[in-house]
Amino acid sequence: MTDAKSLLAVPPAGAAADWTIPQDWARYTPAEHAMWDTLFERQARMLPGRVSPTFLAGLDVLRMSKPGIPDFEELSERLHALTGWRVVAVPGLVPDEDFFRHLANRTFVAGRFIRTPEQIDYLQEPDVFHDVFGHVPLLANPVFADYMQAYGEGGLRSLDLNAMHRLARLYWYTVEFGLIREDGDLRLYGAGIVSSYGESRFALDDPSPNRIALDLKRVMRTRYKIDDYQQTYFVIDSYEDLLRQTLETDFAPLYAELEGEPDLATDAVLPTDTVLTLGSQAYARSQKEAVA
Ligand code: HBI
Ligand code: FE
Repeated sequence: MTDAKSLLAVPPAGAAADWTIPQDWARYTPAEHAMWDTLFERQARMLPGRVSPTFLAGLDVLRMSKPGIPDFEELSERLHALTGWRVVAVPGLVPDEDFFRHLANRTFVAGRFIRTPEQIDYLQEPDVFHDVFGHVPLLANPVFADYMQAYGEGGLRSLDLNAMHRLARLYWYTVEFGLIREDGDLRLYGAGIVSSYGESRFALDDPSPNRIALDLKRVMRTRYKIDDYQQTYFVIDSYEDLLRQTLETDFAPLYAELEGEPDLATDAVLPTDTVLTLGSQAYARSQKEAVA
């Protein structure tokens, strides 16, 4: 669905027609590089044993462990040699259609700015740490790289079928907040989790959220929270399985089927679900009480 925002949205001054801007790596201040290092070291200390080994392999092969905010040109040279992807800078969220087109062209759009100390644990727009530390390492893996391009192509088609919100949910519950079962253990892979100190713990250890085996149709019916930890995490068996499900699905009839089925709440559990953890939702209740 091409909402008003994306219809009316035109790139801001200084941005190209595809919303890209120069990264201007030389203009980052020492304080901004130091913010990256603080965030990087905090995650690098706690992710081993918790995050998918595929993510750590990506960090390694892209040599992201050297200090300071990565230079997208250098990073893209290494990444392109591996899976044909490049990282380009944008001012922030870009309209869905432009976002999908970039993914379909194997360019990953990353925020150029980095969060301030006050925002260290939460910010609304994706900054360079969320986008580059969170999303880019898995793009070094050929299967995940193919999934992200297939997602972009599917997204462009979904716009014509008024089903963008369905794909946004698939993106949210895989690319942003996905869990994977590797060698029988539950591991993190979603960028929104691995770039967040608090959620890297919560998503694996906390008894509050549900953890349910991913089913494409189920995910596309399920609402998500954008401003707090998830009440449900979906688990894939492998990146190959996620890619296979996506490539093998004919989305047009699936979208038609979904028309007749109601959306599911963020904490819903169905009798047909393969439930790994039936969550207590204690955390969500505590937040609601805090609001009330
Ligand atoms: N824009 N820069 C940027 N980064 C995103 O992750 C992003 C976006 N626009 C839209 C979007 N994500 C999601 O709505 C996708 O599901 C389309
Ligand atoms: Fe993201």
